[in-house]
Amino acid sequence: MNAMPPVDAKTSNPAVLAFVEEAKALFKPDNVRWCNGTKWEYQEMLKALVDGGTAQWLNPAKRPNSVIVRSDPADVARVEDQTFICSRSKDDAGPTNNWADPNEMKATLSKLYDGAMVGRTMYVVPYSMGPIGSPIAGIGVMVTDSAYAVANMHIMTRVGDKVLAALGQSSDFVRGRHTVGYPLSTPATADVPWPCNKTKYITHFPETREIWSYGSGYGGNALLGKKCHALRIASVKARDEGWMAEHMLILKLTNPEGRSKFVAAAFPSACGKTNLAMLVPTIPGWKAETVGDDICWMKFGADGRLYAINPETGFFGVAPGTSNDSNLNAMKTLTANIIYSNVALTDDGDVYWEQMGEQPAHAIDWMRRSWTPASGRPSAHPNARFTAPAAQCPVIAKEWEDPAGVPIDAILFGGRRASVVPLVSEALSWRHGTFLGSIMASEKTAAAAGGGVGELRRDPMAMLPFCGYNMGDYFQHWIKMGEKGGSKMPKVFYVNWFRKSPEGKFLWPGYAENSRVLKWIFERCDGTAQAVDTPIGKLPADGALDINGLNVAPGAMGELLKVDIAGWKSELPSIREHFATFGAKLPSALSQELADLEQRLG
Ligand code: OXD
Ligand code: MN
Repeated sequence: MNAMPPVDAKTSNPAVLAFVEEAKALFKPDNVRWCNGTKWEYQEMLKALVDGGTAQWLNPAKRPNSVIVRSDPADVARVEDQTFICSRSKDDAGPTNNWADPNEMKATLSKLYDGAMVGRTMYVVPYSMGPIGSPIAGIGVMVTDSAYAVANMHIMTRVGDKVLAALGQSSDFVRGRHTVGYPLSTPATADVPWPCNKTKYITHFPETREIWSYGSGYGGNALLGKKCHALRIASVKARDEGWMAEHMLILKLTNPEGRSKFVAAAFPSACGKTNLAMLVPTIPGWKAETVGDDICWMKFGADGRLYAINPETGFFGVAPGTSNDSNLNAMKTLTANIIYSNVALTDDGDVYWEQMGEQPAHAIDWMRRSWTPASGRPSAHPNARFTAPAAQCPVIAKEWEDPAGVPIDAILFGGRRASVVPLVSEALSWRHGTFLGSIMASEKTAAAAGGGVGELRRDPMAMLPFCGYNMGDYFQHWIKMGEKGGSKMPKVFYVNWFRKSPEGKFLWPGYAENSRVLKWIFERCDGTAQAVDTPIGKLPADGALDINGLNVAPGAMGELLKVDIAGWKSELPSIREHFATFGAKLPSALSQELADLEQRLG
């Protein structure tokens, strides 16, 4: 796509202007366009993407104002092996991150950046993570040569002049540089539908709050507000300033008496986070509403409780597996104004992906090839996405944009565990909850695991790919937050929807039925539901979990709520091994928790 007409700055903020001037000198774009965040601008981006061959309009009778985009097959996901935390000291990046020296990384990238936007427009995208003016929100300014990134940022964040107005003359903003790395070096250089570069770098400079991204146009590599800013950079800022930036959904639960509680929940990918964020309870009289589906920023309020905002304004969800059965509210959100990436295109101009519903007899797959159910390959890429405005979700909570945030009553951790971990347990304390989060794990699924199906992948607080500093220090930050918040901290729970019978059958129906577990959690926070103390935490007392009308196999509930002493004992060596990776950075509170667990197991 060639350069677009320039649009001038709407700010006199010297730090913003200097940042943009410096980027312009380095990238050498044909012109610069300051994004104002209007609907008209969003439409212009879509039109440019369609005119340039990146996107195609879907049938407006089926999906009004929506497009399908197919990326380069070599640019379909976050690139974790090329993601770096460039703190001054390697120790600050810790054992779970790739590290590079900040000066060396900037030298490498400056060479790649030099002239990388020749022939293109450099868009300047001022964005706010969180409601503008909220004391919990944060601002970023991103430059990019990707209209696709701009359009997605419009959906996922608050963009434009209002953000610059809120920033005023402050220099407290995250500086994001992004290029697809495909300059149109001579007027004759032809553009391609999905420009990118086989060299890719996603780099973070936590001390100077900068993100430098090169070579990819897809997802978290290019939408810098999401994982790069709202998690990797924000986690460092949160540690420095005494708050929390977490990879969590936020859910509002209302009981039949009309009282509400807010729950935040962290799960590794492929555990149904977006589904839980939008679930429809099966228990009569209960209501669940969505505040966020991926990221949660929490600060202490004047009353000493933790208040959370969803820093985003959209859902960047995985399409395959989303259906009326798995997530009806997501499907209702997806009816109009959506950017679909790497899904299949049906012959009547609609979208399709695996497990969406009835298969079309024919479609064009995500690689633009003819596809039929007999093709023997998926029609959509497994990481195909929808970018959807959160405001379109039929169960969006009325508080979702409240600048004050919502008070969090409970934090849930979970993973995909066929054995050992019960359906639900409540942590004995904040410190024990931190321990449970720190040992969180999922079994690799057949699709992801290659040879190692069933192998445990520890993903502490679901932050493994997203923590911008040493994870040992991150655990310590959790402990410190607990010390500060004391009895006002949320209760912590550990859930596991994926427990299986010895024959390999899921014991728990999951999805909407998870509302039964949420009900127990709600009532524990209220002090009304009964629990029993066990060596691994507090479990629902006999009859405390509402299974009225639920059809589970005989004996299944016993198995789901079993305290598997032998299983936990046999897991201790792997927990010790996991903790050893953090060396001296492992908080003594967590070694103590491990010792306490061992002792309780007997
Ligand atoms: C996501 C992820 O895309 O966690 O949200 O990978
Ligand atoms: Mn996520």
